[in-house]
Amino acid sequence: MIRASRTKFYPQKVKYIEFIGLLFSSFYFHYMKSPISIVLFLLAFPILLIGQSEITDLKEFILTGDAKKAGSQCFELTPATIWKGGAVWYRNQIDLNESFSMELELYFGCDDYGADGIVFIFHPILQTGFQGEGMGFGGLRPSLGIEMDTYQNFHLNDPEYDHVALMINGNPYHGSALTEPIPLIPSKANVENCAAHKVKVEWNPATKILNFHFGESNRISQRVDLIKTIFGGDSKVYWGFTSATGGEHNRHQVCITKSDFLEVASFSYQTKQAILASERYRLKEVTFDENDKLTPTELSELNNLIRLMNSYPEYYLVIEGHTDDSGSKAANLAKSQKRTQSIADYLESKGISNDRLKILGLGEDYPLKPNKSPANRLLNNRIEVSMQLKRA
Ligand SMILES: [Ca+2]
Ligand SMILES: [Ca+2]
Repeated sequence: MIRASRTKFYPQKVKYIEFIGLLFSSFYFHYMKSPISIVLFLLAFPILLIGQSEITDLKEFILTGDAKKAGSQCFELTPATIWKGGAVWYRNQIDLNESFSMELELYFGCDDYGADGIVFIFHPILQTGFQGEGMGFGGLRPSLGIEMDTYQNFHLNDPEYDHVALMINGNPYHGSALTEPIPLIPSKANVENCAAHKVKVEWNPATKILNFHFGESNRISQRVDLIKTIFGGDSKVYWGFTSATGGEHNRHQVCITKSDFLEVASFSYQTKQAILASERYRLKEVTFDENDKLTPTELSELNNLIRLMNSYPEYYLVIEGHTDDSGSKAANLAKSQKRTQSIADYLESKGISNDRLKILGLGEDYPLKPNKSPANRLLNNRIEVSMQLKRA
């Protein structure tokens, strides 16, 4: 079973692949009983996966501090005013055992003597660090930051030119950094020049090499066992950008042009969007024992649901249980109630608060198809969930 969906972000790309995926999936659901269609479906499955994993907007990012959206693919991290700090994080964790690549355009403002720059960061908690020379990443531990620093703080051993270095655990002091500070542009030219700068970040878990490109130049290529030496063995981190101003300032902006990464076990992007739009989602993996208790064998789908509930605390969850018409109406009602309760018990055991859960055991009254064949009965025996915004 696929545990994660690769997430790509190509704003300009025509989404024809998704369309083909959709065609195949409709075909499959319509003719699922014929063996040839199953073969076709298996052939189409990789296409479906590609189709389901593209991000086309920036709703998936969490903004903290002074960060705000600026156009269809950009964020302003700080305005050009003193003592501001902002961060933008991708909402879901990634697994550093998987490859990661990201292409961006960064904008450091127009004042060569402004401050303080932008940091690309991996960190396991969604939070913003210190302002000013902390550049929004100061104090974030454990973390790995690619610090693009435009302001010279002498006591931090900052060189006079706009520089970049790999910094560990939110410590902006270069004496404790993983790499020496080097100019962002090899000629030491100013980057606070009212222009967008192309940046590329690549992580290869096989070689353990972290690459950083600025403009056309590959500035840093550092071998580092991120998981072991920085994150204490935990491979799951958030990624994002932080920035700050202090006594001096600049407008800092980030535009995401292209990305390719794997989220930690989550629903596909489209499934997630459908669930968040309050569409009913049929749980496909849950099974129950003879007492209608959840069988603890394949729980990844429910765990995805838990992750989604944790990411969207403003939603509550409706769990509906349905049965076919075998047996008495009363027995079916009881069965559907026990099953939905068992799902709720599991979610609660994983920390989802009871008051965010609503269970509805509805028995045999709402079949999807007439109960005339074993296949239809199987279809009618189901658990459906939907996430809904809390009403005031
Ligand atoms: Ca400068
Ligand atoms: Ca600095």
